[in-house]
Amino acid sequence: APKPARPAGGDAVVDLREAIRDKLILTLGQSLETARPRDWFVATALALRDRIVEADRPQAGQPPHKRVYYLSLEFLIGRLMSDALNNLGLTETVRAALGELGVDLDAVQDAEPDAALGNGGLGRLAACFMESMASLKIPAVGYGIRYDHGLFRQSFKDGWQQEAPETWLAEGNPWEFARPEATYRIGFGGGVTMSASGDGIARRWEPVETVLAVAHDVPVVGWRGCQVNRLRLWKAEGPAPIDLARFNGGDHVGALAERMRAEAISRVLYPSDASAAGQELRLRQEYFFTSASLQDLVARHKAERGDLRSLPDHAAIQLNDTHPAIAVPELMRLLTDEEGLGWEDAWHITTHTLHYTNHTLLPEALETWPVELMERLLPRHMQIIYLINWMHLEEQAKGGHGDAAHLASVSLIDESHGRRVRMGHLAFHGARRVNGVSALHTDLMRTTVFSDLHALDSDKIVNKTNGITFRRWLHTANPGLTRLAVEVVGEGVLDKPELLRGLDALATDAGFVARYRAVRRERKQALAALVADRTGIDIDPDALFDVQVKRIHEYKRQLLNLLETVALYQAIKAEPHRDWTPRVKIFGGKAAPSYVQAKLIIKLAADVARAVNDDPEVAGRLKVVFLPNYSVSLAEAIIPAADLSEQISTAGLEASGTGNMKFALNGALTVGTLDGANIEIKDHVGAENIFIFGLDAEGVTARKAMPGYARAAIEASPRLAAALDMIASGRFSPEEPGRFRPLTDDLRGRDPYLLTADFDDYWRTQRAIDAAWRDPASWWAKAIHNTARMAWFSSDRSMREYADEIWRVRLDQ
Ligand code: DL6
Repeated sequence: APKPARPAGGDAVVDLREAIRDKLILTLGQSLETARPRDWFVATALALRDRIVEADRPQAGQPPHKRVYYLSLEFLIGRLMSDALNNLGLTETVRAALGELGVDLDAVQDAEPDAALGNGGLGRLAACFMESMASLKIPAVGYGIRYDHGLFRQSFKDGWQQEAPETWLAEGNPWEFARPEATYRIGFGGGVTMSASGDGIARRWEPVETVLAVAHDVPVVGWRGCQVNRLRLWKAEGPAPIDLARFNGGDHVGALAERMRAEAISRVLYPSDASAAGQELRLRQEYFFTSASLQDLVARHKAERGDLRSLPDHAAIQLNDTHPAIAVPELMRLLTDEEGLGWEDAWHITTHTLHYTNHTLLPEALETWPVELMERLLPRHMQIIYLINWMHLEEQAKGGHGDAAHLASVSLIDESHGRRVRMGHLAFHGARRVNGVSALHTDLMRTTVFSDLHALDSDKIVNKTNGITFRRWLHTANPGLTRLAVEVVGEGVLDKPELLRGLDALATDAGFVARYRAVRRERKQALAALVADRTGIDIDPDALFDVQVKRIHEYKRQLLNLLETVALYQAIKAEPHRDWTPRVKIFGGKAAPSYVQAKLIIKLAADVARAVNDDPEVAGRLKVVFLPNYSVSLAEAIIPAADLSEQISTAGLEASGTGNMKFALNGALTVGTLDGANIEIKDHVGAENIFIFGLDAEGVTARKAMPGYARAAIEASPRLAAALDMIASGRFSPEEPGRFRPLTDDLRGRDPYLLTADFDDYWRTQRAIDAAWRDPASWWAKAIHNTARMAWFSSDRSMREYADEIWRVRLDQ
């Protein structure tokens, strides 16, 4: 194609057009005629990256007074182009620039692979926090692992989940800068030597194995390009590319073994820990990224300030869950063994720099590591942990708390089944502040898992309710609603989400309601097209879209939703001529590859979907869809199209939830339990604008103490009994009638997540929702109240709270 003329004086569209064209031709070596959408994506990303670097330049020079270091094994960032375009204010400029080259921006954005470096809520929260910190101009570095393969790609074979490796790096990552100059040596194994030093003994770890951690930086640009922070992801490399002697000796594969073993560390997100080898790899990942990050920030501090004693004044380190909890002994090791500080100084620095966020109280998710494994892999750290623990328990005994039960409960070592290091206790003890992620969760931390530790220092646990970045979850995911909000309450709403409150007064304004509904309808049509494309199922955009998308886990109770679906199916068939509210049940989410029960729940959804969707008697009233390969970008398409948001976990078990916030902001009504942040959402949107059902956390505890509670609940509920019977009878799995017995037997027996207890109330609430849908004026008023009242759930608010109350970092550095 001929090169379009460049007008004198230049303008932004032309500049970008030329920049993208140059990247495509000169950097990628592609031609305008044959370039694929993927090539256009890379060229556009590279042109944008130049502008991000430019935006960063004024900040280079003086170091900020204090930085935040956010250590997280997961960053579920998804696609980055929409963030960059939106935050640089370049969406329309780039659209026009690409348009002049005959290329469609949407197709280019669709060619970006999701960076799925996380499993779910914890990793997505870290991504929202990174964006908010940049937008609030909080100087921050996120530290994580540059996994070659992020969260697996999910597909279905006969309704069974299949996992395939995800290959986001297959064609490189145009956003990142490799920084081989920032490479650190990470040791494993070996032993500890002792030598006389002054009037004491110096200990030194002599690892037998070394892995290199090589930095790769992804810039994170804040809203209006105000600040560029860095996500520094570590790639594992072997210390030598090849064992040449072995290779020359004819062992061509063995010559690469050491390198492969090292590189396995950053190969895959969350290797299955079902085997001992898998567990060991997980611990290696945790230590690898924690050590590299601490070495990096210690080196930076020394270069900028010299004296490590001032580290707490200039650095706040946040441990995202216990995955980086090894930071406690590692920072102690670096400060004492490597930097020569005394134990007390080092302990003061450590406990005034580290902070820990807890994200779950589920016993099976609280990390503990066998002492034997720690001693083998990290012998010096184990010594340091023993010493920290000894001092901690001595202090208890001196303070008159020396009884065995108390000491066993606060000890960093669990001796009850084998000896294991309690990583939560370790992080708790080494941190200045410990936070939960919703009001209820923080309360439960104080009264359950950490109650004895909390009693020793009652100021340590604080609450920081999660949040979501509105730039992604409103502005870019729902541009129609954003435009409407801007038109009605003004441009300021893009900077101050609290201005959304101005929509409240319009909740019954017919003109506004019509426009709000039109935005939803347009999103629902787009989702219907996507569902048809990915599943072959046609859904009606006028039906109520009832959505449950999240990880598949028993405590999240997708099975409760399926039981209600089956009961509804039976009810429609029993009274086919009633005026049923048309519903589409939409599911999405991945099950951990080794989580048998969760995979069976997915299969049940598929089998129920097949029976329901093929039954002409329920056509037009009920459809069931399971969208494969749920991801951040799929969430961006689903959430703005949802009418009903399912947040139905067993009360007390979902630490917070953040999907619940995204749906409510986009105007879906929540059907939920009094769990996690649902409680705070109810307080903000108003009890009349949310559908709450079921036992609360106290009720759950009380019910679990009643013997035979599941059997009693099923006997009292003919509807529940019938739904269970239908599933257990093989009606949905005629080719294997007993397929779902593990699910139904569990509900009839233990029912640890109390589905049977909550079923009737859930059913009643769903029928109230049907009735509410049939009263559009009231439904849409509720939806608008949700959008109008969700501003508090911005992750900017969360980050301001962390900055003030945990990190003590100024926003105006
Ligand atoms: O805090 C982020 C997110 C919460 O919203 C979810 O409620 C919670 O389940 C999730 N926790 C985890 C725990 N994983 N580990 N370890 O993902 O955190």
